[in-house]
Amino acid sequence: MSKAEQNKPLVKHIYTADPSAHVFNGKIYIYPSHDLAKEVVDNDNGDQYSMEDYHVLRMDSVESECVDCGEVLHENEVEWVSHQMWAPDCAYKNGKYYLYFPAKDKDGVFHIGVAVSDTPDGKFVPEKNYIEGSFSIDPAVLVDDDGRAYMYCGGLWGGQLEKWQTGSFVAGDPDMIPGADGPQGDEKALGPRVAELNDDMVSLKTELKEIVILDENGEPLKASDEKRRYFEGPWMHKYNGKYYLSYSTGTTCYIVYAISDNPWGPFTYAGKILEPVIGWTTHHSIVEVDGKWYLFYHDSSLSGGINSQRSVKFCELFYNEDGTIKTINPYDN
Ligand code: FUB
Repeated sequence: MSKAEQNKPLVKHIYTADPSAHVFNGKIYIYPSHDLAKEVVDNDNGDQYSMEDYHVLRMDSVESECVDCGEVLHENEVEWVSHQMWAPDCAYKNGKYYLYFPAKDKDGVFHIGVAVSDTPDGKFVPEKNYIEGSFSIDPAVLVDDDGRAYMYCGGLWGGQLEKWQTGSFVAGDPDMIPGADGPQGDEKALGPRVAELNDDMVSLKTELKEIVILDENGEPLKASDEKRRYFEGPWMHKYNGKYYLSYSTGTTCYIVYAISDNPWGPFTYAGKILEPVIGWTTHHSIVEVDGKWYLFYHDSSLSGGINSQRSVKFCELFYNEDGTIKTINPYDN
């Protein structure tokens, strides 16, 4: 059995991206997007990310080979979905596994759906409709130590978050440059959203509320602060009792993080986790395995830089004594 190597593609027979890693039953399960090996032209709306299904990956330990457990959900099985099954996450509660996934409905609007399984490697059976009150992309679910579950989500540009500023979807001018209908310059940047899930894990207990991310002076990050403001791909983990919200800055291609004492925020910006990777998108998760911490991420190195053909990788992540995270350059030897 070959060993998993850090900072190398975990699998090479398919393209995978947006890894959400969890330890379930002592094994590492990775829930990625499944990129397709299609010829496509990139645009700023992300039409090139035309994924149709999900596979689950499994590693028995950080040293073990990564195994593809196969397809666990296809868009043809989900009544409300038209296309574009983007970055998923999985959560465990009450003896069941819940796969959360964003996709476009028949009107081309992103929502978040959920599918349920008795096992972490599926198959997952989808709910008939998307989660009522959900919108935009990139769900990440934290089941907190007290059993409460929170869903974080949201993405700018192709992820449509700008279109929900009034609380309802405003389609706007289809020829508008992606993001042009969002805040600009010194205006407060849009934050990701968070809602508490009901105990059934398939419906929201609260509406999706905007998270505020503050700078070192306690001021909300501005739209022009593209090296720090939120773009997409939220992840939530806890370290020493604090909540760490990490995310992609999109246009500047960093993974950064902000810290709070509260799962609802506000969060204070704390630094950079990952330097830019090969490819336009960057997306990650952070997981503790046997007392060590790991960053799962993707890049487009295997495809020679094709943005929509990415590969999931991982490496160890280290904290400083004060709880800050050491920045990772995945191409350092
Ligand atoms: O994989 C499609 C989209 O690209 C994801 O939803 C974003 O986070 C970005 O990685």
